[in-house]
Formats: sequence, C-alpha cells, structure tokens
Amino acid sequence: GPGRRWFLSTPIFYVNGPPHIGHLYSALLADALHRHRGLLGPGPGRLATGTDEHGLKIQQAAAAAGTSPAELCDHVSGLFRDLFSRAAVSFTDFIRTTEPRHRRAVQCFWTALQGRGLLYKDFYEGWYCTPDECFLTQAQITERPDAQGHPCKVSLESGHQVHWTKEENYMFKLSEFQEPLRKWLQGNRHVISPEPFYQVVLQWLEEDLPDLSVSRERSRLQWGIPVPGDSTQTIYVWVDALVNYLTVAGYPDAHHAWWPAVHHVVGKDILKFHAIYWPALLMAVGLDPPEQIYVHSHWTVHGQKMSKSLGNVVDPVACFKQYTVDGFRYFLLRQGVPERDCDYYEEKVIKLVNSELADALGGLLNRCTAPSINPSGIYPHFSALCFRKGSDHMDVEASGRALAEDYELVASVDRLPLQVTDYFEHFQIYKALESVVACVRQTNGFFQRHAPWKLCRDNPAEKCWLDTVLHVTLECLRIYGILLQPVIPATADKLLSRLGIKPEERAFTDLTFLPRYHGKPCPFEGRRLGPDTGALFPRLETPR
Ligand code: ME8
Repeated sequence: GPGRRWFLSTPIFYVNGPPHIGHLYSALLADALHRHRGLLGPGPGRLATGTDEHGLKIQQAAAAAGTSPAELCDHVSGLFRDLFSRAAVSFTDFIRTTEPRHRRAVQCFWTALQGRGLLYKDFYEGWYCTPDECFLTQAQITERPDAQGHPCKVSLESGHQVHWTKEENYMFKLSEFQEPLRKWLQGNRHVISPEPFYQVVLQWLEEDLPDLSVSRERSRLQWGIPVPGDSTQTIYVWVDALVNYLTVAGYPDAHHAWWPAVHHVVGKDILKFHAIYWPALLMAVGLDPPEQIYVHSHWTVHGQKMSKSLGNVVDPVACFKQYTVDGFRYFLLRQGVPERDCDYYEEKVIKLVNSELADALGGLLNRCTAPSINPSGIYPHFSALCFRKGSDHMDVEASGRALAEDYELVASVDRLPLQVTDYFEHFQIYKALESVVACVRQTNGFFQRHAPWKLCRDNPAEKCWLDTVLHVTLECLRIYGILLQPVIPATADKLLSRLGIKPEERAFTDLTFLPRYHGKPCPFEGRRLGPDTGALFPRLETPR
C-alpha cells in the first residue's frame, strides 16, 4: 500500500557490447514499476541500475578491441547511462562495479562468508563458459561443430563455447542451502513471478546442488576484485555482480533501512543466479532473501535471436529516433509479455503506436478539445440530469439521455485504476495497457455514438448534453493520462497539460473518475484547458 518502502533493481549490464533493445526492456520494466509505485504514494522508493564491469569476458573484450579494460568500461558504461537517461528511466542510483564503494562491499561480503565458515579452498575441475561467465556440469554441455566444422563443446542452454578449467579455487558451500532455499520458496509462493518461473526454480532445487566455485586464479583473471587476504585469487564475477544490490542499499553500513525490501527485475537467462545463488549467499551472511523477483523473457528480431554474428542487433537509440522515446517505450511494454519471448519488427511498432497512441488516444483528445466543438476552451460542466446514478434515469429531452452503453463506459473507467494497479503489482504491465486501450476505444465509441458535433449550443437542452458528453470524455482522458504516466511519461504529461490538470493533480489519489456523477464536487469544471501544442502523438511513417 501507499507509504511503503520499495527498492527496485534492474540487472547490471555487461559492458562487453553496446546496449540493445533487450537491455532497454529490462530497464523499462523496472522504471514503469517504479513510476507506478510513485503514483500510489510518495515513497520512499528507489530504482537502481548500472553496469557489471569485471570478469574474463570484459578482460577479453578489451584485449580484442586493443584497449584497456578500464577504458572499455568507461566508454560502454557511459553508453548505458546515456541510453537510460534518454529513455527517461528514472533511476535514483547508477552503480558501476569498478567503484570503490562496491569493492569495499564485496570484500566485506566475502569476509562475512569466510567468517561463517562457508568458504573452502579446493581444486575445481570442470567446464567454464566465458560468454555466460558460468561453470557448467557435464549434463549441461553438448558437442556441436564450430564454423570450421571442428567438434566443439558448447553450453546446452546458451549454445556458447565452453572450456575445460582446472585450478585451485575458493568454493562456497551452496549445497548446504538446498533445504533452506526450498523452505523459503515454499513459504513464499509469490516471490518469483510470473508463476511458471517459480516452478522452474523449484524444479532446479529437486536436482543436485553442488558447491559453487567463487573465485578464479589471479593469473587467469586480473580484471576483478582480489580475494581479501589472498592475492593469488580474484572473486568470481557473479558474486561480485550480485553484491551490487547490497552496495546500492548502503552495505555494509546503512543497508538495513532498505534490506530486504528489494525487488529484482531480471531476464530469464539469469534466473538461477538470482533465485538460487543470490538468496543462498544472502542467507549465508545472515540477510534475508529478496522480497520479489520479477522475471521476463527475451526479444527476438524477425523471429531470430539477436546476435553480433547475424548483424541483427537492434540499437535502441535508432529506435527512439524512428518511433520517438514514448512510442518505443509503449511498444516494448505493451507487446512484451514476461512469460514468453516476443518478436520485434518495424511494421509491428508502427502499426501499434499509430493505432493506439496517434489515432485512438491522440484522435480522441483532438476531437473533444477542438475549438469547433469546445469554442470556450474550458472543462465543460457535467449535468446530472443527463447521467443519473442508478437505473431509473430521469426523463429529459430525448437527445440528452445517456444510454445503457454509456453507463457501461462509466463503470469500466471507474474500475480501471484498481485493475491497472493490480496488473502492475502482478508484473503484467502489458495487461494494464491492454485494459487502458480497451477503455480508450470505448470512449471513442461513446463520442462517436453521440456525435456532439451535431448538437446545437443555442438549444439549452442540447447544450447541456453536449457539455456533458465533452465533460465525460475529458474525464476519461484525465484518468488515462494519469494511468499512462509510468509507461509514456512525456505523452501523458502533454495530455494532462492540455486538459489543464496541474502536476500536483496527477497521483493515484486524483483518480476519482467523474466525481459529479458520484455526487462529489469536480475541481476541474469551468477551468481553462491548457494550451494546444499540436497533435498528442505524431503518426509514424510506414517504411517504403
Ligand atoms: O546478464 N531480450 O548482463 P547482460 C530481453 N551482467 N532481455 C535481454 C535480451 C533480449 N534479447 N538480452 C539480454 C548480465 N537481456 C549480468 C547481470 S545482475 C547482478 C548481472 C537482458 O548485459 C538479460 O536477460 O548480459 C538481463 O536481464 C539483462 O538484459 C542484462 O544482460
């Protein structure tokens, strides 16, 4: 409920390549949740994002680019930061794992693990997948010919090549946490959503849970945080990366104000790290596991996985130029279904945003604010004679009586705010948007049905009905504008400003729809509309 603390996180992004639309999607999901919670109550709430800069993968990417890891990190981390600023991701903290505050947190965390007797040194022998930065068992790999046709061992899950490694490492006693993890999950059935991913994690816990190698020999991996007290070893990049969530919460000094009110947004490929390794590591140092893990699936492009070798990696900045920031935000959040992979292609974006933002929403605003239909430019008065609460409508002029469908519209929009909130809380932002769009279409139907442009302002009864039709339409738009703020903040601002709704009138508590119908005073009646600044959303050109 309002007034509750929340702390949302995105994954921190690897800097071995520039951001693509999948990364942006992760960040937008978290941003929309963060903004939505801000509507419910002023917080305190935080949204952390950042970059994951250590590890063999980055070390190798820098070597391949002929640059130093530090330079590569500065450059690519900057690209992510710029992208998220441009995308209106409302982060309150941007962490880089190369920062001193993080090194200190990771070393403290390591020392805490060691202090509890949960680390031991052993010879690790097994497969390592550098692109995925993870250790794999024999059952997790397969053989496949490489580009030259030579047999090559790859990860079953990602298809990336693996290498045999044999070295002395620190091991974390992960196996001791199999039962505690099961108990935690069984006692918190909603901790991982959507539900199918919760089942996947439970299934994993039915299998063997071997101890986890949590360091690499320094001779192989220099680009990382050294093990405290053992300069021959570097801390495994995933332990380093996961601790970022504690760093931004203020660990080791000030995290108690925020921990464990932490809600992670993660892609399905990193679920095991967040739903098994991370909770186990937290329990190991005596901290609670996260309250919530939201999992999303992946974007493909024209049905194919994005990859450098296919050359089909979609640049989000180019998408913003083509579709506008809000247009692309809307597309990703409206079409992205966390349960399953979704496909991106140009025509799909254009069709969706033209139909829903430019035509349905923008068209509606344009029609009900046009000077020809509302020459005084004010929020017109609602007449309770035209819309009567209850089924026995008072008899007025035939032209002035609301129809059964109109009452259905009012009921739908009355229900909408709670419906939208419920969907947000269940990580179904796409369904929240679907329900808003359904109402927008219903409102268009209402406007069309009563054809207010045919009503005559000089006839008092007709004027009364005309004003009421406009008032109801503006009220609908006001509700949609408030509810769309988390997804299309700039467009929602433009819409609400055009209606004359002040910035302090745009929170969840302002979502009382059509107060006059409910017998309450309406603060907007008679108020001057905001200035006309042109079409709400530009129609996008279809590519030739
Ligand atoms: O995994 N569609 O970083 P990362 C949707 N550094 N989401 C996608 C995607 C796609 N095609 N491709 C990637 C890492 N993602 C680690 C995280 S957190 C402590 C450390 C998502 O840059 C992916 O699922 O490879 C993940 O959630 C995020 O982008 C970062 O991926």
